[in-house]
Amino acid sequence: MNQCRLRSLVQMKRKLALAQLATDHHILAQLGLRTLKTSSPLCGAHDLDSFANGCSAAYIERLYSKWKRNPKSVDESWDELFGGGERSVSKRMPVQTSHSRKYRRAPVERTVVKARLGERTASGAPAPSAPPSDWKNIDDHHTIQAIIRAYQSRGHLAADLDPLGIIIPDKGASVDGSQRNAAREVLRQHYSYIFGDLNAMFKLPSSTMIGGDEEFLPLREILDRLERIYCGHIGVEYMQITSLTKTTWIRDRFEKPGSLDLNKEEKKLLLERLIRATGFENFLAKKFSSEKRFGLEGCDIMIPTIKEVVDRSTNMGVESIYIGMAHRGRLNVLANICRKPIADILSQFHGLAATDSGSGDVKYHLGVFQERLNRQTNRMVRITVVANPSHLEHVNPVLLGKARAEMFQRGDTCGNKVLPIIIHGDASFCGQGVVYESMHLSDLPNYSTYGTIHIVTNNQVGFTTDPRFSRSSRYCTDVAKVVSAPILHVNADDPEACIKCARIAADYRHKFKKDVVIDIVGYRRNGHNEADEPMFTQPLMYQRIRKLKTCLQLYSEKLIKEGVVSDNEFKAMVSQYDKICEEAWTESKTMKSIKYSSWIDSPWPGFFEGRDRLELCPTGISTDTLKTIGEIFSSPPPPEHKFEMHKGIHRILALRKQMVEDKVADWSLGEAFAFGSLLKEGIHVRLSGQDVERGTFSHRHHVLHHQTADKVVYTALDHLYPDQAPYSVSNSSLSECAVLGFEHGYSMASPHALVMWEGQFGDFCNTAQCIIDTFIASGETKWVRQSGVVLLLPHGMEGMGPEHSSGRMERFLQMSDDDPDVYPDTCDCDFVARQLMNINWIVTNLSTPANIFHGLRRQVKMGFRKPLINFSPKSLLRHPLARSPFKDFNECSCFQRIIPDNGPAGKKPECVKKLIFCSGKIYYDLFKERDDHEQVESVALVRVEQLCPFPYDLISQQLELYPKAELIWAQEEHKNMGGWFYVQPRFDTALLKNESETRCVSYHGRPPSSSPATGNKVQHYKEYKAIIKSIFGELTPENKARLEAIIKEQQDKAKADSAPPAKSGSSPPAKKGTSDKKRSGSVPAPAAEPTAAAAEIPSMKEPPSKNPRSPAKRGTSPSYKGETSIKKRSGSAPVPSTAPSPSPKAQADRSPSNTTASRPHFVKRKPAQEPASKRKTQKTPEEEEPEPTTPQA
Ligand SMILES: Cc1ncc(C[n+]2csc(CCOP(=O)(O)OP(=O)(O)O)c2C)c(N)n1
Repeated sequence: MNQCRLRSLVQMKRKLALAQLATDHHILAQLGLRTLKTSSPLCGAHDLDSFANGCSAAYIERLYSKWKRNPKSVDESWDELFGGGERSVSKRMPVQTSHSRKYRRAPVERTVVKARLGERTASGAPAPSAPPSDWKNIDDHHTIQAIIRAYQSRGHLAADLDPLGIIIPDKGASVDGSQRNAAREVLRQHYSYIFGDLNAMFKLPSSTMIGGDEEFLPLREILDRLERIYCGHIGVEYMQITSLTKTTWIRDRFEKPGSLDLNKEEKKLLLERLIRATGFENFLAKKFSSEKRFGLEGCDIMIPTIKEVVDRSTNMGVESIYIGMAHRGRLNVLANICRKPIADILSQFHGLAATDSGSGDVKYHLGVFQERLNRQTNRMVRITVVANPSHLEHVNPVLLGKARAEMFQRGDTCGNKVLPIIIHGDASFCGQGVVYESMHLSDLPNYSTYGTIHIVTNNQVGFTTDPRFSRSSRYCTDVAKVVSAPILHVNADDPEACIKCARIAADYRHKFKKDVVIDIVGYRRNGHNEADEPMFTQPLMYQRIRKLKTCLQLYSEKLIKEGVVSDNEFKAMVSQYDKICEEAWTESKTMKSIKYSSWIDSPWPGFFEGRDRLELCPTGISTDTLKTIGEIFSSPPPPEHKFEMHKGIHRILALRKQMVEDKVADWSLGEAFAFGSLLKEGIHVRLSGQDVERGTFSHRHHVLHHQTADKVVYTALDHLYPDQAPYSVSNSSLSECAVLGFEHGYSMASPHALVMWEGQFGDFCNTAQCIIDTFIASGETKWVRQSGVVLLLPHGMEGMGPEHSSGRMERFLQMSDDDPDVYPDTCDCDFVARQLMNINWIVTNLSTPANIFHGLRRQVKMGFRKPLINFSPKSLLRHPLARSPFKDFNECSCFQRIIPDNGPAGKKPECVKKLIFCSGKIYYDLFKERDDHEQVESVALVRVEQLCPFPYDLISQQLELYPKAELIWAQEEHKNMGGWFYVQPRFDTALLKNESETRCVSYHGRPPSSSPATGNKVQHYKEYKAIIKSIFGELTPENKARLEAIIKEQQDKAKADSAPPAKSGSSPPAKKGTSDKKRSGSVPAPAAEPTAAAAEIPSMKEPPSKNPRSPAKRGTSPSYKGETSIKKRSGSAPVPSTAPSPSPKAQADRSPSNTTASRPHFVKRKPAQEPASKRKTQKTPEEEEPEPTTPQA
């Protein structure tokens, strides 16, 4: 049956059915004594009703094929449609007569009917024959249906939402002489069509519940009810929701007559709460008339609304509520929702000094944590108002992260126990991008908070800006439509309507675990703050506001009129609350100081008590644990799972296994050891960010994907130990701001978790700058609230262009709050821990897998929590030299703040001419170049792994160890970036400590620039060469000859290798010999087969086509070479990362007391050496006209 034919049949069937009904009605009406009630299949049967709702052809087609196979498998009413069977519809439509209403029909005009009784339908089918009057009746019913739908979908446009009357719904149009809100905007083309007889009875379609138990209503009543429901003080937007269950649920709640009415007691309670909300603001206004408090006046009903949500939700089982909000009405929330003692709040106005440390924050930003008995429900509830910065809306993701973390801790897998509520301003809700970004987390499996209740205090102005200048959308709430949230707009001067919305919102969130929005449309009685003059900018609005009665006045008058309370009762209620405030005021005046810590929103009970905060617990782990984790991490899923892996993953796992056998770890193993060992110790580990499961550079592969089954994955770290803590690794939405904020919030919920956010590239972290600045950098200082969140920011100049090179280390370092001019007490036996404890965050640029392992474990081994900002490597993830032997992870090992030179230079420090301090990836470049320049004895390389807090003690040791050496800071970043500006004054301070010191540290790196990196490979390479030349000078002819010999040897070998094409995965192992030995310092091929992402990272070296040493020119398979060489190398020439720590004896030998070097006087800092790239350099043949390389994505 074709679709067209089917559709026309459906239409015909529907018309016939309705015609049948109409005919019956007609007969009854003609008899003049019948009124109707039906329980007929036609009216009750959903099949037919769903026709009217637009049943899809696909559905009917399905029914048809069912019917074709077996006519009895579908309801017999379909027989007629599908095959004209004997079972007739009319047989099944007994119309029962009943009572009450008289059915009336509109007069039928012949012309209209005629037009509709064309000989054929549009599809060409013959028109069914029916009396013209029936067609009119059918059309009338259709129109009623359309009117109902119009109210449901557009009624909010005509709703009376605005107490100010600025948004005036068009009230001019009336259909029956009465003023109706719903005008043409809602009813559009249906407007004039049907209203000839307002008393005509209509059967209500199943898509509305306005009838309650009644199935028929006169048109007038239908319109009145729709008006009241959709165009009164509530405007409900829900037709954007695609789920029929949800829309039906909402309709049911709004439309059913009487379903939202408040009883007398409820009204009284509402009045009482409104008295508190208004009374609190009045009291503050009276006592502190010129103080900023960002009062709620004009939206006072927000407090009873939140309270209703709290009551309702706790009644349904919620035990913990997180509230995020800005300034407006915040003090009121603290007093009347959290029940923070009013005296404590008032004490913030008295200008008292704090007895604890920190910078504090303005009173309307402070966080609160209260556990209180909810008297309405008689249940305990924890209410947290999350501390927030001025930056509007940026608390949203932080709050969501906190809420999610608490859900995790409680094992609340669907948000039954924890509820997030976010309170927004109208201007900020639609203006701030973070709102949208946070909303998008709402349904992601690893970020969902199972529905957030959003409440907008919509005062119709943002500071001085009118909505028409601050948004292009009709409503400030339109952003919520992206998650199909129902949006309940409500007039703030109708308290009962607000409470109804609160109830529906709480119930909706409870039932569907989805976001819902209440938009309380009110006004702002004062200026933006109490000292602000609003008449400058909104004169007419404020003239109108001055004339308005307060919501409390209006509602008390209403209740007095209704007899719910008497005038005296009301006055008594008002003065009772006033008395409470006065008493709190008296109490607050006795307070002599405040404590920042009493405003903490994330108490960690039991974490600090009895703990020596300065104790740094060891971070090393046993070899057995390493083996267990290594074994599982390098193994495919157990065979019984029949898990089909990508063959590249097989190779990666095989390489991992080889490393485990060789007792050496690359970056991915180092990470896995850190995560796995913490999981073993019961520490929950969470890693989130864009593409973190695989890793942007394809090094991690924590989540393996079945190659032929959808959504079947395997995460080895979930299967390490039977009683391990849960591991959560999750690719995030493509947002930095919301996701980082979320993880920061998550990290604050408990100190017993390692929470990490990884940037795709460090460069993109600046789209989360607000979170970094206002929460991570300064959160503890402002709000006494700790976080151990880890930021992993891929960083390094790899020739990948301006936005794929820099995690902006300089910014993090600049925000570090240690004093560059103060040399700390390094003799303090707790120096290391104290330094960490006193800093606002830790900044590292780690260069070995062992150090990332210790660095991450240290995060949870400290007696306090600090954010860790680590600049992660990219090419080092596979660099054969960036490996650590197992001994660097064991119980005797620890985090290395610096890694000294342990090669020939470090062994004879007195012969060293240059001491180069560097950090991160450049170390491997310098290591190789030093080798090429044959300066391994005269140049010492020291890696500063922990930049902040600056390791003064170790740096001083190094300075003393190399008394004759010229001091150099080498970095690949531009001079105004990277670590230079941070380390320079600190080196000076360290040098100044020694009175006999005359040296200073000079800079070797790229010159200042506004752009973090060039996008041109040729320039990139030139810059690199210039840095190298400025440090090591030109290659000597001997150096060149030696290197050329090596290159030739490699080329010959490559040729030989490429003669018969190498079989994949079976490249011959690298030969041991001169070249092998010499290449120990070069940047070898990637360890694993390069993937698309890996291929994004070019070698730091020359463009491949001109560089015969590059892997591409060598023509060798990059996959196994590095591995084999590592394997072969074990036990041969020392690899730097395998021997990072000097033996205790060596350390003792080099200790300052053992050095006999003279100590020259300190001299003022020499001007830094001319920036490398600015000096004239002689080009080597290699440098000239290198071919451009593939640009990165
Ligand atoms: C991100 C950000 N931009 C600008 C401001 C300055 N500011 C403070 S309040 C405000 C108006 C906010 O209007 P709205 O969101 O409607 O809240 P209201 O103050 O009206 O309650 C502005 C622009 C800010 N705090 N944060």
